[in-house]
Amino acid sequence: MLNRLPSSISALLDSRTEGHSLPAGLYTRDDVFAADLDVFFHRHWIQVGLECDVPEPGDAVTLEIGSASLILLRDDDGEIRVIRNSCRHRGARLLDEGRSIVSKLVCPYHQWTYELSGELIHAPHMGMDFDKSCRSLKPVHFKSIGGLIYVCLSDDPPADVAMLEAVMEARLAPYDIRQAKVAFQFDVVEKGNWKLTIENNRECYHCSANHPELCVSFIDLDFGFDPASLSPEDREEAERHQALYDARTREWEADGYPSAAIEQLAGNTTNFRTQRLIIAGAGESQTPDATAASARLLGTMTRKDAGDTHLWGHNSWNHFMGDHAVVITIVPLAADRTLVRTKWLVHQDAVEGVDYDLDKLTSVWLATTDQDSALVERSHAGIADPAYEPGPYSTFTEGQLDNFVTWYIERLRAHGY
Ligand code: 3BY
Ligand code: FES
Ligand code: FE
Repeated sequence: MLNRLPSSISALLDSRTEGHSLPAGLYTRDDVFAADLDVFFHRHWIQVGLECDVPEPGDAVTLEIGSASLILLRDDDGEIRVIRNSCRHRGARLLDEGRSIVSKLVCPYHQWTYELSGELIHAPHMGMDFDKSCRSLKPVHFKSIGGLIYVCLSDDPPADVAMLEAVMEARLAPYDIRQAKVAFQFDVVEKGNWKLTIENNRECYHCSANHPELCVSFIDLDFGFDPASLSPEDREEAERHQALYDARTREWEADGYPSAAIEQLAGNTTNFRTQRLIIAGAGESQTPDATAASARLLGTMTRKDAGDTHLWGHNSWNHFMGDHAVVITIVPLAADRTLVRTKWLVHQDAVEGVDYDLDKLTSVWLATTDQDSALVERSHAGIADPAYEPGPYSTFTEGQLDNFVTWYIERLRAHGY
């Protein structure tokens, strides 16, 4: 009789061929999805929001991660707080999904009332002996790294986020993302596994055929390859980009903008890479003609042509340019569903229609997001087909995918799979 029991997650991990995409089950199975959510979205640091999502005291926004709901808010003292959206009475959700303006957090069920610090201040009919002090809302481990909000839902967050923090605080300082303004936000639910969203983002192999708008300003760089393995045309292109990149990097560094690539991948808990990328054409920004969309530059930026400070994490990618930033975070919703949230940031005082045109600001990444969403859906559907077998990554353009899935396997193993 045929053994129809599904193999264990561990056996699936064992069956991965080096340098190849993952076995289908790691993208499609519900038990793997549950493991991914637990390991990569509850026990690792994830990028979930921005300080400027809640610019004023009393501003609050909920963040849903699996069955967990968090409240990101700014308290009366102007401090950022991240707390669990579950009442300490009988657990009810305090805030509905989305944005709110609050002066206190009042549970809609039995009206237990909390300060924005999470402290319980009112609990009717609980008797004289009731001790409110041990019923505060649960705080969440969070960090604001240059204005980007990272959370870790575990009680024991990985300490090696320190490197991300040290590197990005310095790199993001001139953009002053803490004080920026969210000019626009766009959500799409991709019909694919979250790892395909991340893999798709870490290569530009697909860019020339699929992203005409992005290709005006984007230059693909992948330094993870062995030059000896390249065809003469690929080597020539790589050398040309490398020379341009080296020259610009020297110029930016001399101007006080840290630019060199720094990464923390396999062998570490926190997965990130940052690098100041060159922008093609007019060289300023990811817009239809590669010129700046906002006349008001971010923070204390002094030049429009300071490239693109790119930051990749395991659930995000970000582009910080002189005039604006694009911040993209993802949350898995199911094995075959991924929320992709894109935000466009400008200087806090930049005025739409005066300093920037919203269409010029957003059109490249709106198109790119749409195109990528279709690619991820296409990719997931093909992987779910019984005909799929893992295929080889290009050593020229897909080195970062191999890094990502190698890290993914290593992390699952570290958590006992
Ligand atoms: O297409 C993507 O998802 C990203 C955008 C920039 C290049 N590429 C890696
Ligand atoms: Fe919140 Fe009862 S569950 S007050
Ligand atoms: Fe893409």
